[in-house]
Amino acid sequence: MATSFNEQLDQHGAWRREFALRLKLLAEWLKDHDLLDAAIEERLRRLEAQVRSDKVMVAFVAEFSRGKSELINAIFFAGYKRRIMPASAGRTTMCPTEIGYDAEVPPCLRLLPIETRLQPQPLMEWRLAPEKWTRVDLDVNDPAQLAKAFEKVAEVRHVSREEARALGFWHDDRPEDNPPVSADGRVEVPRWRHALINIAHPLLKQGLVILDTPGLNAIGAEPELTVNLIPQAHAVLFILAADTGVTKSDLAMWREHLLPDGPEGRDARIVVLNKIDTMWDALSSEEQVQAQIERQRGGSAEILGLPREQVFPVSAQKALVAKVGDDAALLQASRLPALEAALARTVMGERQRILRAAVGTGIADLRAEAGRALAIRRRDHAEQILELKGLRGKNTSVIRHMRSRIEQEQRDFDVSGAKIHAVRSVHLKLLKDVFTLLGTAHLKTVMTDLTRELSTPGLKLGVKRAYADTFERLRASLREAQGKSAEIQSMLTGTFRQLNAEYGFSLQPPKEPDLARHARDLELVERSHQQYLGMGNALRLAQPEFADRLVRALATRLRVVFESALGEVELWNKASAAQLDAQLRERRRNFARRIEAIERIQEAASGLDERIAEIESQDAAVNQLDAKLAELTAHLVATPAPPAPAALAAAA
Ligand SMILES: Nc1nc2c(ncn2[C@@H]2O[C@H](COP(=O)(O)OP(=O)(O)O)[C@@H](O)[C@H]2O)c(=O)[nH]1
Ligand SMILES: [Mg+2]
Repeated sequence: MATSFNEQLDQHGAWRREFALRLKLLAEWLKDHDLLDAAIEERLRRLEAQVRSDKVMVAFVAEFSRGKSELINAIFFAGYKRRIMPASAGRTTMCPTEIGYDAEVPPCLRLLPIETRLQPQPLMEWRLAPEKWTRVDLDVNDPAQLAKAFEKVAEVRHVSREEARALGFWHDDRPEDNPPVSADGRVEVPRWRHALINIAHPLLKQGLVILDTPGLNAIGAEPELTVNLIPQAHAVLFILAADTGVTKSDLAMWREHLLPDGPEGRDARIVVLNKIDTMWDALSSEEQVQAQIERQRGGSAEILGLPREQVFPVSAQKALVAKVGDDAALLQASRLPALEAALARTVMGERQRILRAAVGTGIADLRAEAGRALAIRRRDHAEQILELKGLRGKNTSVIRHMRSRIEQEQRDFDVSGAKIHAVRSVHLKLLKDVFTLLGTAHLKTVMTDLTRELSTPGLKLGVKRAYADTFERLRASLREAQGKSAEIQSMLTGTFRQLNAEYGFSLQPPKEPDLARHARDLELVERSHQQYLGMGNALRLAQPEFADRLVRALATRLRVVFESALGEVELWNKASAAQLDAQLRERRRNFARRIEAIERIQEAASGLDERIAEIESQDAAVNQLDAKLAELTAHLVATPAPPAPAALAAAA
């Protein structure tokens, strides 16, 4: 196994820790040299948060009993030397289970009761109310206790048919999909709606989050999974079983929940053909067995419309047995290593690409802003030197005259400070429109309209239309915000140019916010919705509570998109304000320094040449700062290399 998923994640974790450390050093250094303004501080804070909270979500999606939980055991938890997630006959995951690590919370399993489905809050809101969840503390050093606790995700309850219907598990129109009914007419439903497992497993500590899901029905009943969790995963593993082939419900699942494009249009789907050990047959030759597996691999790929290389035949069960028993030959036969390599490539490649882009632009902007402050200092030095050189050989009255001229300039400048503040307030007024377009209140209005539209009797056939209109409105808001930003930018460019000419400033408008990324996110959300609406969910959508839940889930997702757009606009605003402030501050300091220099010359406390030499050495120090800044930021942009293709090809 050349580059296992575990090793990849380890390397990535090391890089993140180093990045955080370097960022901290840079912040301290900037502060020590008086270069840390509000905008730069904000940028540093964001970069730090982005890298710290960098999570890698891998979702396991498939019909029940395909071996999702067993595969999770084999890939991630074999180190516990036993089966951790319940995955034996008759014991299946009943609720979506997220496994991750949060240092703030003790190791535990939290379970959200299924009855919360009867209330309107989306899952994201329940997450913020940990006291409503049932908590079981976990002992990570005791694998048996872990496994025992995790069995809770398989718990069920027996309820009346009405209750099952209200919870979204019973549909009179599709009896074949309904859960089992006991002799006394009670329906078996999951006991829990969602499970969150928090354990300090090394991989989870690196930011890995695993999402294990129950089958098609349970997923369909929870819109949050469909519109939020699954589409945002960095990789989605879709699992088929060799003993069942591609069934009708496998296909339904594939079409509804596995979007062809991940974020930025990348294919983050991996298809697993599990349980190949059921095809191992002592009476057939090794070649015959392999040929049969390959035939099934090809067949599955064809049905799903994928190249055969994207389907990975494995045996999760044998792989787990092999890892627990250190049986290299069996591990090889299970073919898990090839799948692990593909997973590493997809997940880490995707994650690193996103981070690298974010860090790259963040650091470049930060470097430009800090660099600008240094440029101002340099120019001030040059002007002072020129001014002082002009005093060479001049008598005291000329020097006195010079001093009063600087003082007059200083007074004039203080008066014009008002003008600079006027620029700020015009800018802020224009920005308010942009803030409104991207703000929570506006989004809420659009969502309320959608809810009203969907609850209008007789509209049911127009559900798709109602969604399409909603997205069009949101797109229009983003477009309008972009247009207004462009106007503000050109105003800013004009006034900055004017101020530069008038006061010899070197203001440069910060880069205009680019909302295209957010428009793309919006499009992705829309597509996952369209896909979902287009499939056999008409019955569900006809239920007002379900439609309501779907809108709420959508709203939480959209809030993230719009908040991030808003954040970008805010940063842009902060950067332009910080530049003006910095420029004013430096100019005031500059006046003080010039007057002080003349004072000292007047009092013959220091010679002219001595003073010039002093400024020249200060200027050399600024050059050194600039070089150091380049060095510190260059270190930060260096991100870990993506996995070597050769190594991966060897593993596959
Ligand atoms: N023969 C065989 N059985 C497997 C394999 N993986 C899982 N199973 C069995 O399939 C059943 C369902 O597995 P599970 O992981 O619970 O499926 P899930 O519902 O998709 O999470 C269990 O009885 C497993 O023991 C495999 O690779 N080979
Ligand atoms: Mg399971």
